[in-house]
Amino acid sequence: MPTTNTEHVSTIPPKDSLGTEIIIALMGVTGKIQSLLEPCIRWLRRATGSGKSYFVREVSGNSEVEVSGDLYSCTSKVKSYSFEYGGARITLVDTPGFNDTNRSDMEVLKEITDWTSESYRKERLLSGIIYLHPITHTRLEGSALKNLRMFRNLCGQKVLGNVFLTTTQWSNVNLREAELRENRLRSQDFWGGLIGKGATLQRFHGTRESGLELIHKLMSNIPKPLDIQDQIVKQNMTLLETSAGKCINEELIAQEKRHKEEVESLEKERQEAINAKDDEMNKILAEEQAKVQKKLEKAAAEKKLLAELHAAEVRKREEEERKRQEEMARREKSVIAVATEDISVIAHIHTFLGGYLTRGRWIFDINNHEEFESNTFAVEIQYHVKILSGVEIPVKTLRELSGEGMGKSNYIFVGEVRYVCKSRTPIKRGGRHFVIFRKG
Ligand SMILES: Nc1nc2c(ncn2[C@@H]2O[C@H](COP(=O)(O)OP(=O)(O)OP(=O)(O)O)[C@@H](O)[C@H]2O)c(=O)[nH]1
Ligand SMILES: [Mg+2]
Repeated sequence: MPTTNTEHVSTIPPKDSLGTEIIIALMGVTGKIQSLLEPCIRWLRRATGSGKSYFVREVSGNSEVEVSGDLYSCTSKVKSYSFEYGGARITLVDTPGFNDTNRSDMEVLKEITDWTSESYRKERLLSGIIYLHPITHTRLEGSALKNLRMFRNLCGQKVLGNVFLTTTQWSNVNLREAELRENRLRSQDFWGGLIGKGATLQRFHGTRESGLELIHKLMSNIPKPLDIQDQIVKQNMTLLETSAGKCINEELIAQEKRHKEEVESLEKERQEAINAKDDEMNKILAEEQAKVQKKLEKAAAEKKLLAELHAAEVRKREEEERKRQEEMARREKSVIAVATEDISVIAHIHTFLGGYLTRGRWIFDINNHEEFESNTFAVEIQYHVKILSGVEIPVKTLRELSGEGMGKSNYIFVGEVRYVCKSRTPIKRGGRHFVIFRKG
């Protein structure tokens, strides 16, 4: 059952969320400018967004959040707004929706993908996704279906336990009627599939308290990556290769085919009108044909752009792969040098196995002194100690270790590859001493 938001709202966040950042994304149906005349005729303007920005503004209390209707601007960029909620930092992420009038689906997908992949790279995962749908919508078609389709493809299935399918704008409709619509949304055709796989039906009543109630429920979730994040960052896919990109491309192909057929059919009708010397009908059909032709060109141009973006991304990926291979080949022949001075005091050894963190640098040519000035990277020198368990031996520095048994018992792992310290004696470069680890 969806929440009624009438119970007392706890303002105490779950204990384990204290001091942490909880990131929640708002997604869903977007606003739409109804006609070209509309920007000029204020009273004709009808804000049709689901209330993503409204939710963010009400709940975060940040008056800078732009809600459609104020300046009649729909959200076009992903933006996040943070606020404190009982010791935790809540970040609400406002996103643009998919809509065929204002911006192309590809632009919107790119915007969402850029933000989500960047945050995934920074290990900032979403604890929840609130998918909004206005209960005022009488029909479940067009924009509502497209947004839902894109949402499914962006999220995937693993994350659905963290998804709230939330209806908004309850104050704008008759309750009985709204409840009937809510039941329709719950049907298999619309939200049923998502609910069956873990998503939850909720209501947002337009107040901060109602929004906080939803947030409170999401706070103890384990943050998970969306499919789009996994596909872009982990699987290194191009936008077109992702489920969401494929979905847009398939839609563009279908659109292009449909419009082409329409243009052809209109042309046939127009020829008939010309033969019948029906100028009036010829004019009407020509105007209609020009409109469909424009839509056809728009779909074709968008499809082309997506293909070009894909080609550019493939080139970039190939270039990165080539560099990676080169780097690997270079490493194959390289050794790791660790400056003895980089090792400070090491704790007592309690066990047979141990390790300590320091910095190493890749050296391709051991006789090239300049290479010893190159950038360092974190390494862990691991070692075997031939002592009885429980006996404490104070070890201080690598310099001392090299005296006391630095050698084949000390090694570094880089991925699966083991680098061993084959010589006890450090070498001197630029006034510093380095211990060399070689593959083996
Ligand atoms: N009364 C009421 N009005 C709402 C609610 N949610 C949204 N609205 C109104 O609905 C309109 C659209 O809201 P937005 O928050 O801009 O919608 P959006 O989903 O961000 O739309 P886009 O940015 O175009 O994708 C605005 O006029 C809001 O004031 C709600 O829960 N209650
Ligand atoms: Mg908005």
